[in-house]
Amino acid sequence: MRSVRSAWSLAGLVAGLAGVAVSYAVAMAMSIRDSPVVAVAELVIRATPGAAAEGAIGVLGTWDKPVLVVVILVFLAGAFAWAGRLAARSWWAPVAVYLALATAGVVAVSMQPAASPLAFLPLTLGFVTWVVVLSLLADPLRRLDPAAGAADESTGGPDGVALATRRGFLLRAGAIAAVSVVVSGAGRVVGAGRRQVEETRRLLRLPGVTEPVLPRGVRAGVADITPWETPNDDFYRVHTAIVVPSIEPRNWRLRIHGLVDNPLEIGFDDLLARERTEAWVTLSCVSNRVGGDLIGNAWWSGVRVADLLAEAGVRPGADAVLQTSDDGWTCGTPLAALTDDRDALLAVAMNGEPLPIDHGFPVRMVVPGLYGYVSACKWLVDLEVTRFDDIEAYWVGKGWAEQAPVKIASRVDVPRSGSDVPGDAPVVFGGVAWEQHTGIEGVEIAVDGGPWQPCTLASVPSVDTWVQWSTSLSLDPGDHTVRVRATSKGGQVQTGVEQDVLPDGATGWHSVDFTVSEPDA
Ligand SMILES: Nc1nc2c(c(=O)[nH]1)N[C@H]1C(S)=C(S)[C@@H](COP(=O)(O)O)O[C@H]1N2
Ligand SMILES: [Mo]
Repeated sequence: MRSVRSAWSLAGLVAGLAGVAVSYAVAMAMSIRDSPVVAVAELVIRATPGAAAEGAIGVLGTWDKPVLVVVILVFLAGAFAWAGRLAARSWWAPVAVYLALATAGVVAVSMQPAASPLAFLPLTLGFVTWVVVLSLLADPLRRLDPAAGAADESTGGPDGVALATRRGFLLRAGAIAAVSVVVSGAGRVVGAGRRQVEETRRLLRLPGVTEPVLPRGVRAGVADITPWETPNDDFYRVHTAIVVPSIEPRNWRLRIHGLVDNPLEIGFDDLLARERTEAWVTLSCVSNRVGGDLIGNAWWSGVRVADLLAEAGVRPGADAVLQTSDDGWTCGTPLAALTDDRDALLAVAMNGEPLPIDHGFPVRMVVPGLYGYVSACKWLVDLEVTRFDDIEAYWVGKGWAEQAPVKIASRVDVPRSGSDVPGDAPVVFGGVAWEQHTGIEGVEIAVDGGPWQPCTLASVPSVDTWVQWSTSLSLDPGDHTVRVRATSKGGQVQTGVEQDVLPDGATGWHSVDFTVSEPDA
């Protein structure tokens, strides 16, 4: 340390390193595909004119991306050191530099496909780390450099206090640098675990799992309606885990115990050795608001849990099964729903592919007719046959209902809310309706508070899926409102009484405002 000035540069550099390490580790742990630095590199690549990019690739070959990342890191190192020197004079100038860098990261991350709000967490934590670490390191430096402004030559003379402070600073800087290296190493390991399981999953062939074949007549034939079959990538995702479990199938074990005569413990191959059952089942979330999209319909393949429970021999007196995930999340499911003829599944495949990791790889539960939070445990590792009186599952402890069958619901997909509809033809209406495991008998719409008018229902393979509905009506030009309600096969008419999602699912009619334009002359 020749001068206080270089000490400030070092402080900035170490703070910067710590922030990058934290954001990298968080990104890896959250299995975000790219860390913020890589996101910036990709943005640079995309923003580079084609010819220049090709020239660079020509010169650098497949090393273009790593080289770019190194260039960005070198640039960052310069900016970090500069921020450190600025910190000698003011507290806000380095923060402004960090903020500018973080903003570049935010822009890059938000241009990544499917950036969710959570994708900004690594950057946020990295930024916080910068500020905290810099102030930790600035503290001894300010004591060394009371003028904190005439920061060129070593002002701390050879007296003991300055030496001790200097040693304190170097120790802190060294410790933070070391922790940063460990943190990014840990991030690498976590990310590698996920990538490894991703690879296993990609190569996995599941006997008895068939490709989804769209049943006849399930499409209402309305343009822009939500597809009846939901592709895995579009399927909604709800879980409490920030780092989702990465489980190698060969390490997976399922324990079935509690009020049973023969507790079982089976591995993935044991599970696959059992008879396969496949079905279209619509899964929905209790947090789905009226008109919401926390619902999807997939072709699930797996093993009937009823068969395994029969093998285990359920004792009298049990009325519930507590399901536990590898991540510790739990849900309590009525025993009856797992043992009756609805074919509750230990699912291993979704739409003909091994379960995506985010949807519970390698095994999750799917129970037609129940909201996900009481039935659809992902990364399932434990089934305890028990009594509702003796358990408190994750969401039930937070005020949600202990039992939660899906409520009848319907949604208008077309016309979209706020859209303009051409006035020279009848207006086409379409959407979906569901009450899994009960089934939908009819759907009606009412325009502008007028009478309910019956719609046409498309086909369904069973009562366990949603159904598409459609109709068309001639309407005058101007603003209109349409609302929809369904009637179940049980004869129940969907209520218009509005209830929030807490504690056991929303009720109320979905309505959509749209405008019919004047027909062209
Ligand atoms: N391990 C675990 N399983 C879980 C959850 C969770 O938080 N953790 N959420 C449940 C909820 S609330 C729903 S709605 C469904 C969603 O399943 P999906 O993400 O595959 O759509 O998973 C259920 N299974
Ligand atoms: Mo949910």
